[in-house]
Amino acid sequence: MRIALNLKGMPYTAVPVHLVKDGGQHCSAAYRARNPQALVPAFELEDGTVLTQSLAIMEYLDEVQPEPALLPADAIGRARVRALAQAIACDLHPVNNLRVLQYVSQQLGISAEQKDAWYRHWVATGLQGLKALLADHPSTGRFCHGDTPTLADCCLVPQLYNARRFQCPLDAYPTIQRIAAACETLPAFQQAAPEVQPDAD
Ligand SMILES: N[C@@H](CCC(=O)N[C@@H](CS)C(=O)NCC(=O)O)C(=O)O
Repeated sequence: MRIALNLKGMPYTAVPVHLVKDGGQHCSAAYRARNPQALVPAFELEDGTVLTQSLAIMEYLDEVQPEPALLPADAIGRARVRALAQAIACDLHPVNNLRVLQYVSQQLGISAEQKDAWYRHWVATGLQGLKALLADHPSTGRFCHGDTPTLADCCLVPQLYNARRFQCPLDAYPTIQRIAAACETLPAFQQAAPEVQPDAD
């Protein structure tokens, strides 16, 4: 979501919500009042309306500020970009989310090694699918779809950041790495990186 806001040059105030401190600040009553799912992000508009779910928020941003577009002009292109974004946000990310990792560790008692193996397995499964969707597709360009960043790139880069954090092997995905590297040359992506946020550890 930060990437999308930066790409569009839309000003915002970031309110840090630490996922570990205080037992997870996203689980507090105050945060749940914003997002009852106890997941970040929650995006509050000036009139107090709160939007949740990154994909829904990014599509909202694209509707209220269409330029630069995060979705292609053609219906088939939009379907492809949404499919790529959802392959990450709906299929890959949820099984590796913090609450899932905490559950398998704490409730099911798996070891740290098994937890990392779980993480790497689902990253590999997700990236193999994504690789096949991207490699040699005529619409894959400098970015996931064409030569400007889309919703798909906004999902890809944070996921790869997490994969690197967990030392997932990435050599098998040269196209994905090339696209991420192209994104990471852009200030919108650089300024959204976790390590440059005010609450970075
Ligand atoms: N589908 C949601 C997922 C949100 C989500 O899972 N956010 C993570 C951080 S990236 C989170 O809040 N995790 C807290 C937890 O797992 O307890 C979205 O795209 O907004």
